Amino acid sequence: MGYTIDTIKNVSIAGHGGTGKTTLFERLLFAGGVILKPELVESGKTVSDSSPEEIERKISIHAALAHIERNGKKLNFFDTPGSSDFTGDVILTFRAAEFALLTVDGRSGAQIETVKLWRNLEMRNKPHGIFVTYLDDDRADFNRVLADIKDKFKVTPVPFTLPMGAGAAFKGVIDILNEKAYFIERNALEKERAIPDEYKDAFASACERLIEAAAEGDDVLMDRYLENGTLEPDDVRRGLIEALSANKIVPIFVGAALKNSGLVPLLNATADVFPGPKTAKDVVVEADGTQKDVALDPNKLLSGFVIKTTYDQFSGKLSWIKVITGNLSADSEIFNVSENKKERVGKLFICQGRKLEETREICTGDIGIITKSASLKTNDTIFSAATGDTSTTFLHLRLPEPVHSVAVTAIAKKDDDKLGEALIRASEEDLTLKYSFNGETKESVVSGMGELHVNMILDKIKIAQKIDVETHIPRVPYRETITKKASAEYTHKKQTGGHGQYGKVLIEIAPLPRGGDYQFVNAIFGGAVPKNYIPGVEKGIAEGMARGVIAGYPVVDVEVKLIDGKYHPVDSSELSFKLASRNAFRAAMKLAAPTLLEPITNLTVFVEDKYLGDVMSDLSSKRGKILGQDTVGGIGEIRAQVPQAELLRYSIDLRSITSGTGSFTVEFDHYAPISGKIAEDVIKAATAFKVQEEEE
Ligand SMILES: Nc1nc2c(ncn2[C@@H]2O[C@H](COP(=O)(O)OP(=O)(O)O)[C@@H](O)[C@H]2O)c(=O)[nH]1
Ligand SMILES: [Mg+2]
Repeated sequence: MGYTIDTIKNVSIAGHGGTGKTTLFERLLFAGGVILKPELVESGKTVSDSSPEEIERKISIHAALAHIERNGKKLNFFDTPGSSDFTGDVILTFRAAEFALLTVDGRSGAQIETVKLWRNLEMRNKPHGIFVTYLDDDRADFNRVLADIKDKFKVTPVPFTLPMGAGAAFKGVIDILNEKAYFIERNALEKERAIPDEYKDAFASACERLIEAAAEGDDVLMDRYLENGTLEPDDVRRGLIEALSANKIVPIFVGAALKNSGLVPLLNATADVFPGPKTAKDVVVEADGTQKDVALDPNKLLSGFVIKTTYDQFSGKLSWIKVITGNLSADSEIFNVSENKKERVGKLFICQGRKLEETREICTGDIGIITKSASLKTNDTIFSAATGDTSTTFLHLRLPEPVHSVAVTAIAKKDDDKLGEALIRASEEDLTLKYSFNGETKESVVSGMGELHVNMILDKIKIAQKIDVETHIPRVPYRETITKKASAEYTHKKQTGGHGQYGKVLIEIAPLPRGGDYQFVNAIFGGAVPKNYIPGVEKGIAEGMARGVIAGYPVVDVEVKLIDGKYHPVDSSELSFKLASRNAFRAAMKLAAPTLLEPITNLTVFVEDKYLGDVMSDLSSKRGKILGQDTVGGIGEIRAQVPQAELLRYSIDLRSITSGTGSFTVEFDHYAPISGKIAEDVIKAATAFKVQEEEE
C-alpha cells in the first residue's frame, strides 16, 4: 500500500523497566491484526524482545519497530528498553517519533526512569502522553496514580479513556473520543459496547474536559467553544490534533495490556489525532553551526537521517532511515553528506520486529531500512544525489556520555584483533558504547551506560566470536606537575671515534595555572643555542614531560624557559640538544617540588528521595565534595565533585545503594593535587605497573 506523509504516525513507547511496554507493543500488534497470537515476555517469543540477549535476560535491550494499519494510516510503534543502561535506544526513538507514550504502572505510579524520560521529552518539546497499565491488578489504584502524575509532572493530563472498575473487578475502558466502552474478553480482543449507565456521568465530565482541551488547540475553536459551550465532533478532532502537535496537552490512557484492554481506543487516537510527520519539525544544522527548524516536506527532493545501525545475521548491515523530505526509492542514488560520498541504494525494507519486508519506496516521515550500505552510519545525513548544495546536516542524536568503563584484553593474544573488531562494530551499532585504546595507560577501554550494558556487550562478543575476554578496572590517568620555580643545567657530551655529540642547555621551569598545559619560551640571547637546534630542545622537553619524575605520568601546567646553552661547531646536533634538554628538564623537575595530580569529575546523581542520605554519605566516604542538591518531581538530584579514582565502580556501588534505581552522569572537570597516603599508593601502583611492563 502506498503511504504519504498524511498517513504516517511514529510513536515511541517508553518508560521505567517492567511497566508493560513490551506487553503493550505485543498486544497492539495483536489488536492491529499483525500477529494472531500474542506471546508473553517470559516466553522469549514476543515480536520485540527477540534477540538472544533479550530472551536470556527477559528484558528489552534494543529498540524494536513494527507497524499497524489503522483507519487508512500506517502507525509505526517503537518498543524501547526501560533500563537506563540502554537509554541510547530510547533517545533515538524520541528523535525519530513525533509522539512518545510513557507507560506507568497502575500499582506504583511514575517511577524514576519515567520521570527522567519525561524531562528529556520536555527538553525536546516533544509531544507525549501516558498509558496507565496493570489496572487488572488488585494493587492498582488509578486515582492514586493520577495524583502522583499531577504531583511529579506538574500537569493535569486529559483523559482519553477511563477505567471501568479496578483490580479483579476491572472490566475495561471507556473511550471518551468515540463514546464507546470496551470490555475485556478472555484471550481475545476487547469488545465494543455501549457505555454502561453507571459510567454516564464520568463519561460526560471527561467529555467536557476533552472538548475544552480541543478548544485550546486554536483561537477560532476557543471562540466557538466559548460561544456555544461545546464543539462539533470534527472540530474536536481538529482541535486535539493541533493541541497535541503543539504539545499543549498531555493525553492519558488507561488499560491492562496483558488483558488486551485499552488497545483499540489507543490505536484509534494514534491514527486520528496523534501528531505525525505532517505537523512535526526536524532540525537542520547549517555549515556554520546554526540550527533551524524545517518542515517534513514530500514535495522536495529526498533527504533523510540515519537513526540506527544494526547488524543482522542474514541481511548484514541495516541502516535505519527516517525520511525527512521527498521519497527514498529502491535502486536509486543517494548522497551521504556526512561522509561526502555518493552511494547506490539497492533494496529497501520496512520492519515488523525482526522481520524485514521488502518495499520499493519509503515516503516522507516514514522509517525504513537500507541494507548493506558501504558508508552509512548512525547520525549521517543523506540527500538525493540530484541535490546541489549539501552543506547542511540533520541534528545528531543527543546521547548521554558513558559512565562505566572497563579495560579489556583477550585471554589468548591471537584473539586481540578479533576482540577489537567486534568492539568497533558494537560501538557502531550503539553510540552509547565507546571503545578506545588509551595509549597512556596502554589499555583497551570499553565504556558504556552501566555494568549491565558493558557486560551484555562483552557476553555477546564472547559467544559470537568464541573468544575469552578478561576485564579489569581501568587505570586512572594521573598527571604530574611542579609547585615552584627551579632551574637546571645539563651538558650532553660524548666523544666516540669520529663525530662527537655536544649540547648544553640551561632551563628554568615554572608552574602554570591549572589547565595551562605547556608553554615554551625561547629566551636565548646571542645564539648560545643556534636556531636550528631549538626544535631538538623542544623535542627533548616534550619527552621529559611525557614521563614525569614521580611515577612516570605525563607532566602538565609547566612553563619551560630556555635561558642559556652552549654548542660545538662540529659535534652539536639536534639529537645532542634533545638529550641535553630532556635531562635538564628531569633535573629541574626534581628541584621544583613536583606533585601528583588526579582527575576530578563533576558527578550528578539521580535517585529517589529516600536514598538521598545514603548516597551523600557514600560520596563523602569517596572524598566527594557535595555542590548542591535538589528534588524535582520526587527525584533527588545531587551534584558533587569526586575524584575519578573513587568512581571506577560507581555504577555498581550506586546500584546496590538504590536497589538499581539510581543513575548518574559524570564528566571530567579538572586536575587537583594529591598527597600523603593517597599519593603513595598511586606511586606504588605505578612502580608495580612499570616493572610488569618491563618484564613483558
Ligand atoms: N497483570 C498485568 N501484568 C502485566 C501487564 N502488562 C505487563 N504485565 C507483565 O509485567 C511484566 C513486565 O512486562 P513487560 O512488558 O516486559 O514490561 P517492560 O519492561 O516495560 O517492557 C511481564 O511479566 C508482563 O506479563 C498488565 O497490564 N497486567
Ligand atoms: Mg520491554
